[in-house]
Amino acid sequence: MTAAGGLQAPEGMAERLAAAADRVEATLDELLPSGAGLENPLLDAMRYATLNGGKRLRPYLTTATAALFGVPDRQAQRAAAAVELLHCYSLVHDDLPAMDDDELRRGRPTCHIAFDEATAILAGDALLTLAFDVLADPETHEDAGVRIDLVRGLTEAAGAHGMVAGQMIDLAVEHRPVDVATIERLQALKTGALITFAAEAGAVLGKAGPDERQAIVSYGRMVGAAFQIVDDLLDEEGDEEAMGKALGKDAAAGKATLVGALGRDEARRRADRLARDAIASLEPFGHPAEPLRDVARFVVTRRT
Ligand code: GRG
Repeated sequence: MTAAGGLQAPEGMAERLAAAADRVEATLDELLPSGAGLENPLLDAMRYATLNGGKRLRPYLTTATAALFGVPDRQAQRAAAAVELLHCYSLVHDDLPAMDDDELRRGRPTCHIAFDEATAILAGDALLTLAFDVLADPETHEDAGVRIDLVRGLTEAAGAHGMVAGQMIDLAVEHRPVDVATIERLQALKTGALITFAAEAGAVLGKAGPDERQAIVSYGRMVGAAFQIVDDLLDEEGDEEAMGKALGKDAAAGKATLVGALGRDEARRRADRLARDAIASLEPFGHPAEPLRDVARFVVTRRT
């Protein structure tokens, strides 16, 4: 694997991520519907696609940012779970035959393989809508203005000006020569928007001032961009078993990536620079922002 230039994997990060993942898993379990009836396969598929490991990096970002602004744990957990529900929907739909056509996700058969295509589409739809239901619930925040801010933030990150637009561009430019600016835009939308919102949600819950919120947004954008570059590096150099998904697909599918456009070494330098800038951008928050700095370090040193 092309080495991260000087940035070290944060000590104990794997354990901290795992502990946070357990907590968000418990919240997700509580929020996901269950029951008997003809709709049962849908509910089972929603649980299958969500309660299945994963790094849970986005919820970690939400809870770490929320902690910086003194947000009560229960509120942070609910917003974090909403972000993860939306992420899991995107993975279910991305794995469908009409999109990336993947059979393995998080080390298990993808949702449409374990169930069927129609059920996977419906499970994705229901995870997406559940994410907004969770954010709009007064249990997430007593102030309706904060709840609306969260809902609008997630719609922008996920919809036609965010992740879905990024996915459309990703499909539209397959097997076509694309310039670096277009790749940057597609990745900022496809991956960066949700990662940025994951961080911003903690600031929204904590009613951060405009400058503080903007600083978190800038940090999130840099972390999101670095995350996607490393994801593309891992697609070429990672360990399939550890990652729990098929690798080496980007080049074969003619995907537009910065690794393809710039080469591995330059792409690695870029990711590293983004992580350093993300770390530096947290200067106004001082030591309490150390968990967020560790996320930036983790993103560029990760192996999965
Ligand atoms: C289908 C609407 C729709 C959107 C798809 C998120 C996405 C857009 C596609 C997933 C495929 C992909 C490679 C996206 C880039 C973002 C990314 C690296 C997702 C995987 O996130 P991780 O590594 O996964 O955080 P875990 O399993 O750890 O949660």
